[in-house]
Amino acid sequence: MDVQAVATQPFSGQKPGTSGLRKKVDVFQQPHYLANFVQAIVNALPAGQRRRLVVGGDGRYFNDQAIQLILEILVANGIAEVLVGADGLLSTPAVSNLIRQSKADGGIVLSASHNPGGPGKDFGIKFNNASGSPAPESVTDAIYHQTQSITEYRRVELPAVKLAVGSQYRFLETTIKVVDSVADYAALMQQLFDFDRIKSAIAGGSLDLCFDAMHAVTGPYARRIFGDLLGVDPVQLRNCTALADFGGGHPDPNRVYARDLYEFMMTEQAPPLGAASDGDGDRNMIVGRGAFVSPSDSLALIAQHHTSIPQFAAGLKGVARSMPTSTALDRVAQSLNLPCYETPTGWKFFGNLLDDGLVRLCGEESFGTSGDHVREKDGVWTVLCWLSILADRRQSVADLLRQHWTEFGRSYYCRHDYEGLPPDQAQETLEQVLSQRDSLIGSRCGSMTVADVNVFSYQDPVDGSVADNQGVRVIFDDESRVVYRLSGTGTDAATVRVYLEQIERESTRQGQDAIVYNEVLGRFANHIAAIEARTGMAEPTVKT
Ligand code: VG1
Ligand code: CO
Repeated sequence: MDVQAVATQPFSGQKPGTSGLRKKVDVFQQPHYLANFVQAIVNALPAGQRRRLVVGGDGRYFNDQAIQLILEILVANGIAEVLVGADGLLSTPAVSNLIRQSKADGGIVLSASHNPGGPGKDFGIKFNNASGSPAPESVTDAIYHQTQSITEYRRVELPAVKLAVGSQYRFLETTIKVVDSVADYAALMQQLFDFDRIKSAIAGGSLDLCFDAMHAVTGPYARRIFGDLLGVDPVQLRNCTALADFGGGHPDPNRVYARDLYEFMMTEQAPPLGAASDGDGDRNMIVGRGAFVSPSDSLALIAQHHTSIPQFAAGLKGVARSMPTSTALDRVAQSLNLPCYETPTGWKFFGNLLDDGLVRLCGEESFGTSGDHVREKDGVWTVLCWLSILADRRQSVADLLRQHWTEFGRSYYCRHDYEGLPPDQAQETLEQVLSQRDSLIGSRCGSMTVADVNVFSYQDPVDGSVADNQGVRVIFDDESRVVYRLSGTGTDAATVRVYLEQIERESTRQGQDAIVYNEVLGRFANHIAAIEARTGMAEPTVKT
């Protein structure tokens, strides 16, 4: 078995975005493309941190071949130990957990998350650090730098490595261990939550769950945790067989793509709680019977009811949300006397806050929530939070929402995505708003007056690093907002995301559908950014 030094050349554009490097599968399938990037990850790791790495993916098309190649490169680079999920499968939060449990130096996650999978669809790869967090920008910049100067990568040819649970291999200086994809993660969940309590509420008929895994990686996790350990009827666990193309679907848990579940939850037969998760198991959608919970509200309600969740029995210390996420969390934090941090979009920005113990709960409007047990957002964990709250409060989701809105006001929230735009046009949209700053201030949308227009930039309170240009904000006098930013996870054309938040403090007006309520603000947002004038799009492609 010889280590080969394979001559190669840099590829342009291997720059990680919001969450790793995401491209079309056929881009990754080009000779040397993936190998270059993996070698760049290794090159960017200090020599003392090449001891143990975790590798796993969401099982999408090309996962198997990618893992074989990654193992060949890691062996050739003399990594002492590699832990791989059985069949190459690990949800993103499970990778994060495994890195932490095994005290690994980091992990390689193969996923394009909520993007569709299959031939012609999307693939992705990202690196997580020793605390299990998506690499911070200093590290992704170093990896990118390596990709731009690479001249060779190291590789050994291995026999096809069979990834059956419990298998162990030794090649050159490397031991490869194949671990159960679910066991460690399920054990962690059992430490964090009171499974007996949830299980007896389900057995007693006062609580039940319908979960949609969207044919993605959480299928096996849901079967083990919700089915075997909590006694949810297998019939209620939908689409739990992981498929390489997610059954042709779009594994993004929201009202558009998890429509079947959403519609079922709006019927009389629905159980008290419905939930779905995404391709790699880090996102979640929460729906009560007849009551959709916006991700921003889900985060705020978890904070509000944190004493129902054993993990948070000792208190929350602090909480954090990404900037476009609604300010519902801030109002709860204020009432609990907790600091609330506002970070740029992308989970990597929560890493330092969690590592330093400044916060214990974080979330994003894009259907992501998690605690300090891992360093990724965590879909199954969020469902367990809600099961815990329902088992403890013995109220319906609809009642909990109403109560929350009465006490804290309701942030009507909606995201309008304008997809498929030429990158220049997308960028011009943001510039258009900024260039009119002076005339926009003082202008009106309904009863609201624009108070400020600015660009969000963030300084990390732990290491002082600065992230500029993290979105354009139009802020109204009543604290309602429109935020514009460009997506950093797409694989072809550009997407402008327009985030709409309107705060309704009058309880008689809090029961409307958010998509309808935010309509006028959405048109205002389109108009001031000249989106229709520039692109011809009067309406967004997706509203979530
Ligand atoms: C989107 C979301 C962001 C999320 C990211 C990764 O990024 O807006 O909140 O962290 O996806 O999610 P962007 O740049 O396209 O807006 V996923 O579940 O990788 O895991
Ligand atoms: Co995801």
